[in-house]
Amino acid sequence: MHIHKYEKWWLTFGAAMLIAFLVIVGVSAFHGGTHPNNSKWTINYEKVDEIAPFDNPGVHKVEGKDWDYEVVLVASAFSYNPMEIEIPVGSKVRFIATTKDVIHGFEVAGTNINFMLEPGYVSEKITTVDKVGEYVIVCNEYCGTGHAMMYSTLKVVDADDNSNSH
Ligand SMILES: [Cu+2]
Repeated sequence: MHIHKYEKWWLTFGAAMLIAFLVIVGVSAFHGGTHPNNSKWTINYEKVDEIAPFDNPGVHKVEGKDWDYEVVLVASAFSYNPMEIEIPVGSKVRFIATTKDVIHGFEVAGTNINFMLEPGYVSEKITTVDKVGEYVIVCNEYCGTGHAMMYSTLKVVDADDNSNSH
């Protein structure tokens, strides 16, 4: 069978692209840890405030678990509760988050902490905060007129500083 020269180039190019994309997806999934939410944990989004742990949003130090802190977070148009998250550097953190109304995003700018909050579902992410700094948390899913004002802050602080109030 005769295949035209240009046709061959395009076939090669197409096949190479496919392989390149599969490699990128594979590396980011298995090496970079990028996964979609498993969406196994569901919740009645109209009663989020009454359902544990969302009846008590905030940063909680925990004992006897694989992580040091749990950050329970509730998003709603157009804010996050808690407004500010402060965690000592080097801590392993489990984020547990959901939304009370529409889809929101939770992106800690400059890190790989980035997930969607969907009504009726709980999103989780376990990660270690290993760099001191003040990170802006932004909503990256357009959620309405106040979307651009929807942000919060993650403060990763020196462990020694932790008990001081300044
Ligand atoms: Cu938004």
